[in-house]
Amino acid sequence: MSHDAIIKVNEAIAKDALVDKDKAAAMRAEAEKDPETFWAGVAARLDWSKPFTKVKDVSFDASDLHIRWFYDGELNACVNCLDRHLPEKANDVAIIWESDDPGVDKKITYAEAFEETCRMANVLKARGVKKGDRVVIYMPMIPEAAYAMLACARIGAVHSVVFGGFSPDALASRIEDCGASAVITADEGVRGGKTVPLKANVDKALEKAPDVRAVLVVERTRADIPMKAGRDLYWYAEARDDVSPECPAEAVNAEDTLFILYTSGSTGKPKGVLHTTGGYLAYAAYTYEMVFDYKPGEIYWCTADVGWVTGHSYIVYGPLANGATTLIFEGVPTYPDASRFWRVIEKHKVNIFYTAPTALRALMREGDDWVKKADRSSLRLLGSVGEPINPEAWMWYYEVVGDSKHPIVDTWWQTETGGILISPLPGATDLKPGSATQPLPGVFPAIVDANGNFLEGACEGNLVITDSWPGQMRTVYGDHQRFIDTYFKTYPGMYFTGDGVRRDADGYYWITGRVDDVINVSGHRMGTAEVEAAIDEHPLVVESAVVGFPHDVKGQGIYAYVTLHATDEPSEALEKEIVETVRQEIGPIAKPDHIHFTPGLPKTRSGKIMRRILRKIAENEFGALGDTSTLADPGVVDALIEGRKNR
Ligand code: 6R9
Repeated sequence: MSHDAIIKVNEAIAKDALVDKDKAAAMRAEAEKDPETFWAGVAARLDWSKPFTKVKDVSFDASDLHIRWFYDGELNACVNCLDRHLPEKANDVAIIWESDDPGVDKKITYAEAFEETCRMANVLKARGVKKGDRVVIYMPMIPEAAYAMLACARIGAVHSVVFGGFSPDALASRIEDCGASAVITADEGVRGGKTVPLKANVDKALEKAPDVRAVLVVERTRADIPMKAGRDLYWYAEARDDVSPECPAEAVNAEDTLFILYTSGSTGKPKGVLHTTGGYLAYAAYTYEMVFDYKPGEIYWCTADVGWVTGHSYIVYGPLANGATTLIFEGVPTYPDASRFWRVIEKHKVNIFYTAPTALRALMREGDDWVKKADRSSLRLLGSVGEPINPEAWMWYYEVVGDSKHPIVDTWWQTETGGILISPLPGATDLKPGSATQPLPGVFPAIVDANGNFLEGACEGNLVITDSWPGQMRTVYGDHQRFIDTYFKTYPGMYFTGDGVRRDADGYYWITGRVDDVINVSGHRMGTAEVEAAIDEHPLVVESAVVGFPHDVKGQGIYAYVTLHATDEPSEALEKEIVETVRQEIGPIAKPDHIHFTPGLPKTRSGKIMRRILRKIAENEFGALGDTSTLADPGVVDALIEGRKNR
């Protein structure tokens, strides 16, 4: 099949789907005509302890920016994910846990998840955590990570999950920024047969962030680790059994904070993206059901980590709010071998599978046999998220993994959007490999040129969203001005996504990637400024500039131009040291693929680095450098090209 194929909606799938073409059209029309009624209907899927009467209060005007949804209502997110399913689903499986070891797994019912969560909530309370307090969660992919999130929600505390691959320094800066008073972690994580020293990392981080009063440690490996008396507490050995299995849920206002999640931007340190309770949960629940066409009893697996927004919305909140069975996978796609994903699908009879293009590209390289030898007959829907999926990877996913039978939902969204904004609906949308297709009902994207003029019809430009949706972030924690400046100043009156996009003649959207200084490495967002700051920590480095370059597996790789003090000589040892510095400052995911030592960087006379040129050189595109006449020293460019050719 060619890459510009259109794959029409399968009639049999449409017949069983929650939403077919007619229904989708009707929903779109309703959302356009009367958005408030439409979104009130969406939010009605939740249980409200005090029903809302106000739906929306939004202004995208930078001088009066505010976003509120369902704002006189009260609810509890944990109740919506657990308690309300108990009458009918107490013994249904809420979580399937597949450990790193292919021989170990566990099924947790809604009743069990409820009890564990209540106990953890009680332990937090006993340690002085109150409504509004921040709790950092630094965990491996184990069910207790979900309990931790839901336990915070239950008592009205705000969770901030930090990806377990981040370094102690990165963890410390997040703990400090959100002012957390407690941390929930594990003794160690296990991934690909290796252990990750989570508690030791927390100990190091807390040397820099001494305000944390309580550290709850879930026993995963039972490794012998130091525990600090009065501060640290084992979950199973010391806490869990001492508290009641019931915990009253704190009703919170719809606009009370549910969580903060740090994400990289084009400048400065990572931002604490803040989501509130009512709008976020309604949106996660609605999009989960629509996009994955979820039906009771189905087994759903999203391979993301809870440290990213995908794990929040589509491992924990979206599925559990729908009473679904969500699979939590601790391991990696290639351990013990490249068949792992497909073996897990076979073993647990997974119906809906949601993963990232980078994983697909890595597995595609290993050959089709790894896929074909596993029984994938339970599958009926495939999903993709995190970065643009190239048509080759899309076709492989469709033809090899899905045996050319199952729709692929390529879901475009961001930490900031809380949930999916642009995606096919499996029963309603004809597919084009590589396109996220069309906005969900109620979502209004537009494309603008560099000056903010709306472009019509088939065009290419910058992706903006012209009106709010309930899952939208509300602010940057502790820095509302940064929220306004980052998202609402570039194109006044609109939310700017930071992504470039093309729209074809059928109105289909094709995300082309970030247009700002954010790079996307294996689906992980990274600010070039952040990586530069880490490189600059090395004592011999004077200056650095980081750009992305196309990478076969990772989507984008990290290319770092580094200038040393004139007296220092580049060397392989120094290159390794610099890479190690980045690993320590941020974590392994930020390690540069290339360090290119250069005596100078291309700068304008006013001292601005011309990244456009650096990107082209990293891409090996020396002919298309554009205008270099404004450079203070145009000779730098030739030296850089020479250096690149010699690599
Ligand atoms: C959910 C998530 C957001 C950035 C976003 C865009 C890229 C995500 C995509 C996609 C093309 C898709 N992105 N999904 N690009 N097609 N289906 O990944 O959130 O980590 O905040 O990253 O990822 O560039 O702006 P986050």
